[in-house]
Amino acid sequence: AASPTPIVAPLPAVPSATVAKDKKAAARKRFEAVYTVVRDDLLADFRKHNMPEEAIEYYRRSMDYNVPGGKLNRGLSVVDSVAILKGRELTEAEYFKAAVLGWSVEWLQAYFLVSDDIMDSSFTRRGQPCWYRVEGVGLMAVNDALLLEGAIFQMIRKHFRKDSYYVDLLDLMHEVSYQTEMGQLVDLITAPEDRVDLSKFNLSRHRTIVLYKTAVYSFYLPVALALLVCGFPVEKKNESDPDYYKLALDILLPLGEYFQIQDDYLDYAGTPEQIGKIGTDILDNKCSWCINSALARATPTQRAILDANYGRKDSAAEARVKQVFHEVGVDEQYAQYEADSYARINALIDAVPEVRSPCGEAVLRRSVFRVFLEKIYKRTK
Ligand code: DMA
Ligand code: MG
Ligand code: MG
Ligand code: MG
Repeated sequence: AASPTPIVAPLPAVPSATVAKDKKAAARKRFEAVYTVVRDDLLADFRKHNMPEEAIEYYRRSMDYNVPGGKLNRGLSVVDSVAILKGRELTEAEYFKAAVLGWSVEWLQAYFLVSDDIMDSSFTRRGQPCWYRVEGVGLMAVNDALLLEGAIFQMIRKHFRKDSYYVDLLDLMHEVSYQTEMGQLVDLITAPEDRVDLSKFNLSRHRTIVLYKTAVYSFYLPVALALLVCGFPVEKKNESDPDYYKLALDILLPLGEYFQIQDDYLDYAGTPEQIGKIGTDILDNKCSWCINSALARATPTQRAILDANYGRKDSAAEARVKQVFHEVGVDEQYAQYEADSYARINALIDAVPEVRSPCGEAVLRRSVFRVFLEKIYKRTK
C-alpha cells in the first residue's frame, strides 16, 4: 500500500542556538525602536526652542553617531532586570519606561565615551573614528558630550516626573556620574603623559580606578534603576529590612571589576576588528591590569624593557612592551584570572538571599546577576 502523504510537512528542526540568537536580535530591535522615540523627543524639544535647522541636524547626527551603535549590554540589562524582578512579561507601558531608563544608561555611556576618547587620544570606537576625530567636529565634541549628559535628565523628566521615585532616579544618576568622574580622574592622574614611573602602579590603585570609572555606572546603575522602577525603597522602613541596593552593589562591583579587567586585556590582546577600537593603554601609560600582571613577573632585564618602552607614543616601543607581556605569560595569567573570577562571582551570587520587595510585587532574584555575568563571561569584544 502507498504510504499516506502527510498533510502538513514536519517543521525542520531548528537548533536551539539559532532560536536564542533570533530572540536576542528581536529583543535588541524592540529596544532600538525606543531609541528613535527618545531621540525624536529630544529633537522636537530643540525645535520648540526655535533652534536653527542646522543645529537640529547636527544634534541628530551626534546622537546617531554616539548613542546606539554599541553592544547595548547596559541598556538591555535594565529591561531584562525589570522583567526578572517582576517575574513576568512586562506590559507595553512598563516595557517602554524600562527601556527609557535603559537608554538613559546608554546616553550616559555615550557621554563618557566621547569624553574618554578625547582624554585617551584614542583613534576608533565601535569600528569608526572617535567622534572628536570626525571632520567638522573636533573640540565641539566637548559640548556634544555635555549635551549627551543633559539629555538624560530631559528623558527622565518627561517620563518619570510624576513617579514617587523620581527624585531617587535623579539622585542615583548624579551620584553614579560623580563617582565615574572620580574614577576617570584617578585613571588619568595615574597615567601622566610626560613622566613614566611604573613603580606608581599596583593592583590596589588599579582596583580603585576600575571600580569607580567602570563598575558603578556599567553594572550597579542598570540594576539599581531596575530596583527603583520595581518599587524597592532606598530608605529602610524597618530596621530588620534588607538593604536591597547594598545587596546588589556587593555583587555588581566585583562583576564590574572583572569586566574592566577584560577591557584592559582586550586593549592589549584584541584585534581592532574584534573590539571595534584600537588599544591605546600602552601608549597612554595606563595603570592597566596587563602592566600590573607583567610587573609582578618580569625579570630585571624585562623590567628594564618595560621602563624604557611603556607610555611612549611610538608603535615600535609598544610592540616591545607587548613582546614582554607575551613572554612573562600575561595571557596565561588572564585565562587563570577569568576562570577564578567566574567561580568566585558565581559563589557570591549563590549566597544572595532572594528577598521580596515591601510592596510584594517584585523579588530580588539571583538570576538578575547570573544573566549579567553570562553576558560578559569569556567575551572577546
Ligand atoms: C573606560 O575606560 C571608562 C569610561 C568611564 C569610559 P577606558 O578608557 O579603558 O575605556 P575604553 O577602553 O573603551 O576607551
Ligand atoms: Mg579610553
Ligand atoms: Mg579612559
Ligand atoms: Mg580600555
